[in-house]
Formats: sequence, C-alpha cells, structure tokens
Amino acid sequence: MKLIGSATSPYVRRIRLLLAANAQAYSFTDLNIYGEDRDELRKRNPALKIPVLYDDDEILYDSRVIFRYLSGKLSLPGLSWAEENRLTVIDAVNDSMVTLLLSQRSGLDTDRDCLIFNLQHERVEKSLAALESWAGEGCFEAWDYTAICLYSMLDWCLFRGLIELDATPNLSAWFNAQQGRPDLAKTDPRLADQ
Ligand SMILES: N[C@@H](CCC(=O)N[C@@H](CS)C(=O)NCC(=O)O)C(=O)O
Repeated sequence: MKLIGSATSPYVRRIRLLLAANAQAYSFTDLNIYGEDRDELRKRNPALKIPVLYDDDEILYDSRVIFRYLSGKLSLPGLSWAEENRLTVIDAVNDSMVTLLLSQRSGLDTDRDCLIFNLQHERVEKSLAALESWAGEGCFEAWDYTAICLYSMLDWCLFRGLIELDATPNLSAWFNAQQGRPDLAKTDPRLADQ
C-alpha cells in the first residue's frame, strides 16, 4: 500500500493512524501540495486533494472512501449511522477550518463580517458544540475511526492556532486523555518542516 499525503494534513493523519492501529505496512509520500510538489499532486488526483491511497490496482481518493476500502480489506467494523453523522460533523469543522486557514493565507481577514466567513464560523461553533456533547456522552471512548478523526482534527486546529479547548471541557478532557497513545507522536504535524 502506498499513501500519498502530507505530514501536516489531518485527513491524511487519520488514515496513517488507522493503518498503524491495524499494523498495516505502507509507504508514505509526503507532498508539499501548495508548493514544489503541486505537479505531483496534479498527476495523483484530479480533485487536487490528499489523501490518495494506492493498493494493487486500486486508486482511492478521499479519506472517507479510503476508510470504506480499508474496512473491507482489513475486516474492520463499519460505521453505524450515528458514527457516520459524527464523522460528518468532524469533517464539517475540518473543512471550515481549512477554508479559514487558506483564506488567512490568501491575505483575507476572516474576522470580517461577510457571508462566507460567517458561515464557516457558525458551522464550527455549532459542530464543536455537538462534538462537546457527544464527548460528554462517551461516544469517543474507544480508539476507533471516529475517535482517530476527532483527535486528528482537534490537534491540527490546535497546531494551526485555530481553536482553544477551554470552552469545551469534555473535548479538552478527552483530548488530554489520548496523549501517549502509540503513533500520535510519530504523526504529529509539528514534526513537519513545511
Ligand atoms: N473530503 C476530503 C478532504 C481532504 C482535504 O481537504 N485535504 C486537504 C489537505 S488537509 C487538501 O487536499 N486540500 C487541498 C485544497 O483544498 O486545495 C477527504 O476526506 O479526504
């Protein structure tokens, strides 16, 4: 198996953590998708996004599709509808935060009162409130795919300075309880030099 991604991407990290949790060997290609490796990304995925997984004759785009593929291949339990919904909410925060970060890097003031930024801020607020409540109900106790995705998203947002966990005590306690898990240190986005 070959995983194409970057050392900072939370969507790639979730797949790296899933593969590691299931002792699946793979090679990792670390691309700078907004810089010198853009041409390589163009060759790998017409949607111009990472992660991309290669396995035998299969090429899979999108972490959700990659998870479906791996759960079949590695005989992992699939997601319940409730877990699918929680994953959608995790992805909602992640996608909005990527939009806000790229807007900031484009020189835009994301605190400005304008529709596109207001929508992202509102989505993040509502979604984090739902995740806080699910964390309080113990929905992320097992280190399964949704927990891996939640951790990868929160840690990336913290790494990029996009959130603080003070206002969400359940998420904060849950996040702190995960520290020391194997493979988290190896996949820490802070190790990346891009
Ligand atoms: N729905 C996709 C989202 C992947 C995604 O947004 N990846 C980011 C990196 S963190 C990316 O490739 N961004 C490129 C862009 O937006 O131009 C997935 O789950 O794989």
